[in-house]
Amino acid sequence: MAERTFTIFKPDALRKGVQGHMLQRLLDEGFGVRGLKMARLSRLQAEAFYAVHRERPFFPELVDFMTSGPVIVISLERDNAVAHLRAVMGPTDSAKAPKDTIRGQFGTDIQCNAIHGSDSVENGLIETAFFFSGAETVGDAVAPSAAKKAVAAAPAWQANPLGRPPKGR
Ligand code: 3AN
Repeated sequence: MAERTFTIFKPDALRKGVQGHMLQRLLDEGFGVRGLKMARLSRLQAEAFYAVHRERPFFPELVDFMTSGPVIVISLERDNAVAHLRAVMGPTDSAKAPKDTIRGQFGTDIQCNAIHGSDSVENGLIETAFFFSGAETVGDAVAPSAAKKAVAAAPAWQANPLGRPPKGR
């Protein structure tokens, strides 16, 4: 069944100039592009996007890295999109990723790992809504009501990058 997921080509990939190769790999894997644009994350946006990692020791460096240059954000569609993208990306640490995965081919290490992919359909909807307005994506594989529900269930500041996290979160 057609499913949506969301990906980010990270600053290291754009610095290396491999974004075209990465997009071609996704097309070759049968993904359809339903939305695509370049963005430059503010610190507030990067902190909100990676909020689940805010207590981890690498969080400040992760925010530095994700704000270090432009990224490309893409809404993707394919059968089994979430699991297939994760498989094609490879494991988080590029140095340990098989050479036939995107991270194995284009990443450098555990931080500079070229690509982000949503870890669930629900997070894919939330992350897509974080970057794209409704008019910036095409197709109707995702019922607007499902997208709305997922975003409504997310913490307000996660669905609204300009909102500040409530104290203690
Ligand atoms: P994945 O992107 O494979 O789902 P997550 O969600 O565990 O991995 O981590 C999010 C991002 O945080 C990673 N893509 C990577 O850039 C960074 N990261 C994760 N673990 C580490 C670590 N131990 N040291 C530095 N950066 C890390």
